[in-house]
Amino acid sequence: MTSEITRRIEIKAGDITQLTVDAIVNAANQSLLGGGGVDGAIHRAAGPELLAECRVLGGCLPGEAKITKGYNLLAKHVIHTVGPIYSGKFEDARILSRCYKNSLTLALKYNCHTVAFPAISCGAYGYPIKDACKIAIDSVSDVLTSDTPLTKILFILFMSDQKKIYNDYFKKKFGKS
Ligand code: AR6
Repeated sequence: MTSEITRRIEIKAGDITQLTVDAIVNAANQSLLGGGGVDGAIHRAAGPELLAECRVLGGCLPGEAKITKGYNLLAKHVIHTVGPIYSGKFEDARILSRCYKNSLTLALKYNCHTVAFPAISCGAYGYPIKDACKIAIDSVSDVLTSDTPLTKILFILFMSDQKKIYNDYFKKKFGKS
């Protein structure tokens, strides 16, 4: 069972906007109308049609996810999720976990089998990367049952120190890298 999970997970450094996958996940804000960080990068790379589609989605609550087309991106879809603004309360972890799980539920509904995640909430929203990384890997692993149609989940880290933190936790959890 463990190998069913580990062979589907990949941890890479890079820019999420450059990936050829079925869906990339955006760390958006509740308005879904764009912002800085990975959100700004995705909107710039996808082009103005992405914002036009986002305008009719009616926003998104923390922990929820909504899907659009990818437009000028190589990815077919963008899944927009809203992470918690870190407060140190127990609730933060629950919301962050729901971001990962709801994004994958939506991916499956739209036949997306390869999905890339950034480190949701770990920039402007201030979530400590070591805590967020555990929630990310644990939440995704829970969804990767042996019969899932999800074939590849990529964690795309913008900074090499983040990649090391993910690799270290992956190794600790599964005993391999
Ligand atoms: N590819 C992959 N990861 C990236 C990229 C990229 N191109 N660019 C940045 N990151 P943040 P949040 C990483 O701030 O904390 C926005 O303004 C970055 O290094 O983008 O969830 C929204 O509109 C960090 O590790 O998202 C919201 O208002 C991670 O992506 C707010 O920021 C997330 O950082 C959301 O804050």
